Amino acid sequence: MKDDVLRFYLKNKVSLFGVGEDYEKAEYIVFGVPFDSTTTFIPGCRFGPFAIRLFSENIDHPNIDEAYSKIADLGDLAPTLSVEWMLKRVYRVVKEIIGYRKKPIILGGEHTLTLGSIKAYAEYVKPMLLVFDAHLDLRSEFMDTRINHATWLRRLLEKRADEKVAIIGYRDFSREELEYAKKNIDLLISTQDVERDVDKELDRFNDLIESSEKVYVSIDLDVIGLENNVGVSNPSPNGLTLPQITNFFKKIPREKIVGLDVTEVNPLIDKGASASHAAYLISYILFHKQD
Ligand SMILES: [Mn+2]
Repeated sequence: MKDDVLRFYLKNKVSLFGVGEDYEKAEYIVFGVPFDSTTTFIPGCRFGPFAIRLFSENIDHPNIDEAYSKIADLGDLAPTLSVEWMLKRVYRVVKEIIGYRKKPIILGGEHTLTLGSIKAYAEYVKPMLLVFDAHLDLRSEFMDTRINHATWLRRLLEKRADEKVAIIGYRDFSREELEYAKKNIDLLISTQDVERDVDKELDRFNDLIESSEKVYVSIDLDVIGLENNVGVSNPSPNGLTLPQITNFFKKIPREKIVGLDVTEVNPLIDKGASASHAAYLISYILFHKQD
């Protein structure tokens, strides 16, 4: 049939790792959030979802074989300029996905999206929120608005003070944010802490993971340092490296991870370092062979 010939030779679209759209069978559901309206430094992470997919299709992932049957990529969220509407849509989509006992993989877009995603878990077992970020994102307000990429975690904790949160790889913050973090964040590990005594930090980290039934992972790609050429909306030097980050995932049982987002990849200034790191991290976190 002519149609079969066309389907054989013509590729439909770019997707994460080249997976299909079979929602029914999939355990992980991918969607993109092409949103960067609150960006305050370098705009462009609205193009992040496409770049992560493109690089993911052009890197061989040694751990990814089983992913093809387990992941479906359903495309991007309908675009909006309104941060409130973006959050509502992310919340609605994540709620639908976890309502079917599936797990979202969200491709950002700016980090603010995590606020909508994590709220969707309210009716279920509350996951511990594991954040990798150069920043604390705990400002009370930033550049005259209260909901943006630098305040989203503060907004979350104001409403849900019992949220268990760890932030790894921070190094770029205000004094006020650090004071707030020391009172409200369960585990804080800076890049300097990792350099000083990584085994001690991994012990603290693993204790918190063991005491948590479920884990939601949120990675801001600026956790990786500018010295690794990552193109992100707020680049910051002296970051973590890929092996330093994957080290933290070695002992997390895969079934504990109930959701994952990777944010702030900015293809307008990225030559591929942040998009490829994002794709690699997704494949490693969900599909690496565990010890
Ligand atoms: Mn962030």
